[in-house]
Parts: sequence; C-alpha cells; structure tokens
Amino acid sequence: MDINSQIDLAIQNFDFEGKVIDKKPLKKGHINDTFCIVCETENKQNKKYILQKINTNIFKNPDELMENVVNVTSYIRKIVIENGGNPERETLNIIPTKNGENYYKDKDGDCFRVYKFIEDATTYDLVQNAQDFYESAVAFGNFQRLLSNFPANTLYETIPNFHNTVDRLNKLKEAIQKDAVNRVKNVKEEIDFVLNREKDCHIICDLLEKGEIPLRVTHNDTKLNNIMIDNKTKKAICVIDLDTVMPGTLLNDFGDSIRFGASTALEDEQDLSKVECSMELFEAYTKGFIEGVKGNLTDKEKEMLPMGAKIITLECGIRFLTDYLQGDTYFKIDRDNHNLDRARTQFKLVLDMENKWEQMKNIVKKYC
Ligand code: ADP
Ligand code: GN1
Ligand code: MG
Repeated sequence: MDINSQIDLAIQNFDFEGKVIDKKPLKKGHINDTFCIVCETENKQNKKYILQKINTNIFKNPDELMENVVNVTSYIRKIVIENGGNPERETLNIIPTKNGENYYKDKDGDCFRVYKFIEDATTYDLVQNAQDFYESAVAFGNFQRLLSNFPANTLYETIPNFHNTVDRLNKLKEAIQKDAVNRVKNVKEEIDFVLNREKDCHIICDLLEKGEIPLRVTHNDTKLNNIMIDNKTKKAICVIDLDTVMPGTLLNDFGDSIRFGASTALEDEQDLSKVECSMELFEAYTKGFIEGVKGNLTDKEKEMLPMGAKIITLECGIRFLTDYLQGDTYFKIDRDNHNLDRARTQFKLVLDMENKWEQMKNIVKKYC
C-alpha cells in the first residue's frame, strides 16, 4: 500500500475533532514520516494534528516505545500542571486510537500515532540568533532536570547501544570490512579521520563504565529541530521527539545540541568552508543549559561538557559514514551522497572544536 492510502486508513482509526479536510507531509526529521492533519470542526474552526508513521525498521518494538512516550509525557504533564503551565503546549499529548490503543497498527504491520498539534510554534534547522538558542538550552536543561526523578527502571531501551560510541565505531569498522556497496574507495580520508580518533571514542563510555559520570534519564536527540519555539514569545516551549528518552549521559544531551545548533551551517551543507562551531552560540547554549539544569551537574560532568560536544559530533559523523557505506539504509536521504555530506560536516565540526578547545573549556568554566 502506498503511504497516502496508508495515511487515509490510519486516519479512520483515530477520533479527530471534525472532518479531515487536508493532510500534508512535514519534512524535518531523518527517521519518522510526519504528517499534519487538518480538520474542520462543527463551528468551522480548523484543528490540526500530527500523525506519524513510526519507523519500525529502527524502533523494533513500538509497544515499548509508545509505553515510554506515554509514561514520560504523562509525568511531564503533571509537573507542568503543578507549575501552572499549559500542558497542551508544554508537552506532547498523545491521542489514542478509537480502540484506546497508543498507536494504530495496519495490516502491513506499519504503526501510526497521533499527537495534538502544537500551534503557533516552529522547529528550526538552523539557529536564527543566539537568544533563541539560549532559550532552547534553558528548555533542554530544564527537561533534563524535570526527568531527574523519573523512575529510570520503567523505561525500555528503544534502541540498544544508541550512544555507545565504541559500538558505533565497531559498526563502522564492520561496514568498511564488508564494503557492501563498494563505496569505501570514496572515503579513505573520512575513514582515516575517524581511525585517528579511535581513542576519543572510548572516553565517555569509559567514564560511564567506571561510574565517574552518572547515568541519568536523558533525551538523547536534543537537536534544535526537536524543540518547538513559540512564534510570538520566542521561548522554547516544548521538547518533542521523545522516542529515544532512555538512560544515558547528560553530556550527550548537551553535546548533541551543540553539534547541530552551534554549527554555522546546515547539517548537510556541501560547502565545508561554511561549517564552523560558533563560539558565540556555544557560549549562549552553555549559559542556558547550566541555568536550565539549575546546578544539577557533577564536577566531572561540568569538566567534560566540551568533550560531550566533540564526541557526540564524532559519533554522529561515524553513524552517517556507516550508513553511507551500508547503502543508506538508516537515515532518510534526499540526494546522492547525502549521508556522506552529513558525515563531512560533522568531521569538519570536530576539527573546528579541536582548534577551539581552550576557548570551549574557558566558556564552560565561566558559567560553572
Ligand atoms: P523525527 O523522529 O523524524 O525527527 P519528529 O517527532 O521530530 O520526527 O517530528 C518531525 C517534525 O514534525 C518536527 O521537527 C516538528 O517540526 C513537527 N512536529 C512534531 N510533533 C509536533 C507537534 N506535536 N506539533 C507541531 N509540530 C510537530
Ligand atoms: C536522527 O529523528 P531525528 O531526525 O530527530 C537520529 C539522531 C541523530 C540525528 C542526526 C532515532 O534524529 O540520533 O543524531 O538524526 N535519531 C535516531 O541529525 O536515530
Ligand atoms: Mg526529530
């Protein structure tokens, strides 16, 4: 069945308010297929919903995934209400199926879920200004703090070894060995770049293993387009894309925001001369994140924040490069060499961070 017919069928399984008058794809994430469903209510108002086809190639157990999302969103909802906030806008809200399930599974085994649409807010692929980025940092820091007492043992690991950088490196090595689509010859330089940093891949895993940094409940995908920014107030109001909320390290959450948001160019920019890690943006984010977590950081975590940014950027580059070598089976692509372009921006950022290392450390010191 084609995706349009699938969506039409999925729509029939949810109770939308009013009559569906439009459905349009939203192109943002690399993983799920996201649609905006527009309904017309009895009094001729438009009401929107988000309908997502869950990528079950990646999320192998949708029951567990959705149980996590339900538990996390209801936990946050309670706190938002206690704090006098607006639970319709400050957390995702799941609409169950007509049968009361968390998602709808069609005959092909494809899975669909519906969220209330957060109106008058936008997600960005590129930072518009340092102030917005600062706001996103406060919100991600705050999200981290909100979840600090969440019972971690109730969470399923939706993707095993998700941010295990050593495992990611090993998967790259396997992909090089296999060379499934004969692309290794095109990326000798990129492979060497990674292999020269093999030791770096162990740093965070070792710290976790030795218990030198705590395992916390983290978001694990804190890029800028996973946070909704209010169009009027410009405040970051809602952290979205909760599929990878799992036990992890705060260094990755801090780092992934820097990787994506402090870059002066898009993640898939082909002109690498445009790609830098902006120290102005790094500073804005560091300040906001530390304010957001309200001091809930250990000394080791503080010290390792710059390393968090560098390692997750290296890891993400490794993942893009691996996918390129495996024939683009994981991340969605829109053009040839898309994953390679993405890998290259990540490696350029790693190099730039290495050159700006002292500056990054000094900025962190200033706010800790
Ligand atoms: P992916 O896992 O593919 O990244 P996301 O859950 O991040 O999917 O959703 C993709 C995009 O859809 C987001 O960047 C955002 O622009 C939009 N979106 C997702 N959920 C909502 C929502 N509840 N309200 C409004 N827009 C949303
Ligand atoms: C994916 O789902 P999305 O587009 O927010 C990926 C992240 C990567 C990111 C790179 C489940 O995030 O881990 O860091 O692309 N999500 C998953 O942009 O693999
Ligand atoms: Mg996303």
